[in-house]
Amino acid sequence: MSNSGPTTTANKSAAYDYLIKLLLIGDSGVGKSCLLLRFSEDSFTPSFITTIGIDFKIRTIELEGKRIKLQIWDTAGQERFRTITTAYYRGAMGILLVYDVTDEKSFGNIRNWIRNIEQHATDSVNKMLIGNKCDMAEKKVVDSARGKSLADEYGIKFLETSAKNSINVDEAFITLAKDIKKRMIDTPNEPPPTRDTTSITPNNNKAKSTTCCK
Ligand SMILES: Nc1nc2c(ncn2[C@@H]2O[C@H](COP(=O)(O)OP(=O)(O)O)[C@@H](O)[C@H]2O)c(=O)[nH]1
Ligand SMILES: [Mg+2]
Repeated sequence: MSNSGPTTTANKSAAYDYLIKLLLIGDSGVGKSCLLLRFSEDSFTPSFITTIGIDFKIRTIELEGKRIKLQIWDTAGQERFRTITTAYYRGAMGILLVYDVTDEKSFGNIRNWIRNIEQHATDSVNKMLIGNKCDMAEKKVVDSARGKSLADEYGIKFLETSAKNSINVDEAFITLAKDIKKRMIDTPNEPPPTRDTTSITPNNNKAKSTTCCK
């Protein structure tokens, strides 16, 4: 019967300080879903992950004393047809551009993915180039210097990763998150990172006011 519990109402569901939305982009088969699985659940499966029904995974990290909730979106097989919708890019604060170091074509296509991002994502979105499957040294065809030089050309960071052997996966996501957090704080013209809310997606806002009293 009593209402207004004195201490339990505040921040009940706010288990984080910032919410950052990231996207994984790149050709089919480069290991995007495996990178996400490694980062969010620290596991790996050798089989091709068919991304159906699951659009994103969450992992909360701590940076400089703040809890950062990362909401990471994976393409649900759409990349096979290059039909990733504008909606997918909307609201992204950071994008991981992934190629496979054993697949020349996936590296060549990075330029197309960047063009896609330039068309659909916000200008300020942070990007990072990822050369995945670096554990397959004997099959590597894209050497590190070429990855680095492409990244330099676009002024973005570069890392080689292995979702399989868990090399540089945390580093990739966390470095990008750090850069985004810094940008959000440093850039006064842009809205700050979402704080203590349940979602950053723009279509989640409720009607501005209720209709209780005209
Ligand atoms: N050797 C190796 N294989 C990987 C790695 N990451 C993914 N794979 C394999 O590459 C294939 C495609 O991975 P997947 O994550 O489904 O690619 P996606 O289409 O980009 O999401 C699967 O057979 C994975 O097991 C990696 O770091 N090393
Ligand atoms: Mg996938």
